[in-house]
Amino acid sequence: MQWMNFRRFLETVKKINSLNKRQVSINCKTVVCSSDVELAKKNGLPIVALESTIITHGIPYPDNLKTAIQVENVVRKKGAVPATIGILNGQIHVGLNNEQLQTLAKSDSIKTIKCSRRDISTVVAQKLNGGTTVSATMLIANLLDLPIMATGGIGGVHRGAEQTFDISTDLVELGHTPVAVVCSGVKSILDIEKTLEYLETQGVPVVKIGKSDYFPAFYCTETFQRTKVLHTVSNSQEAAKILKAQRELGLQTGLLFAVPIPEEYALDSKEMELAICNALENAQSKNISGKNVTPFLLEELNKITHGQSLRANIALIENNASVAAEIAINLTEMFP
Ligand code: PSU
Ligand code: MN
Repeated sequence: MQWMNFRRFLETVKKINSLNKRQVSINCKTVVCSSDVELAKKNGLPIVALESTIITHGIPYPDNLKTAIQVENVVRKKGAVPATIGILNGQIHVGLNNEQLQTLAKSDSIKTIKCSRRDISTVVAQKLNGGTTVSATMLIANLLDLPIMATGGIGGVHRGAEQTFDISTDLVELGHTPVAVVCSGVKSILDIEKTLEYLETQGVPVVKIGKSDYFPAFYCTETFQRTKVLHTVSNSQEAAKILKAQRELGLQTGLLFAVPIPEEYALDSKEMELAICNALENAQSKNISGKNVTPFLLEELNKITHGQSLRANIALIENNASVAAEIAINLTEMFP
């Protein structure tokens, strides 16, 4: 593209972006922001959005509450503002306080809805409580123009999806919502290779942050098959540059930053593969399907590994939140 054409292209992109933002401010009425988040937004401070399905359906009480609070503290310590997103009595909150976190952490995981994009309208209309998955958290973060969120691992293509069609809506959301997700890849219970194929089809950049170009496998630093990724950066500053380019170009896709679990908590990939196969067999024999599959498998693995997988899960979530805070800080420095 010639230089003048390219400039015109960038100007058009800017116009489209500002139009999108105007639309967003109308939608924002349905969302309540905490005063911390409101202030941070007004002053252009770095904010990290955090999901809440981890709290309602990922980790058992009281570890879920401890983790939620600890993750927020990690973000604050780095110098960013945490914004845990969740739904209470049908009200969408961006920035839950400790009391609200406790309500979600203690609430019955059957009455509280694991809330992805498709569930939001029902949960709001029926005034229910909901823990937002990656897809719902991205959607809500984007309403407020928050560029980055952290989680443990995104949902993906389930093993055997050729029969069950079980493909997480997280992947579709990443295809059309411009929020970067910092995670330890996709949960090892999934078909990681197929998940990466799906992300490629959706046009989602997958960027590994770290030394090697191996894609992390949630509990393990790399996959059993040692899957590689195309794009790597060595630190948060480099990662922020990619996020900046993504936003400047007005690309409306998300971005996946893959951060391996800290080595001291990493589990052996061969042992985990065996444990996962056992857990998958149990799920099949109990006819677990749909949105219950992921929570069931996480709980089974916790039992099979005598708590090791839960410890690993908590460690990687905290680490991802810390990296997300660093990227958010670098990004605000680049967009003063
Ligand atoms: N990361 C974790 N534990 C979790 C999740 C992520 O460490 O439980 C949640 C996220 O909210 C993600 C969801 O969006 O699991 C995926 O669920 P499903 O496979 O049903 O789409
Ligand atoms: Mn599913």
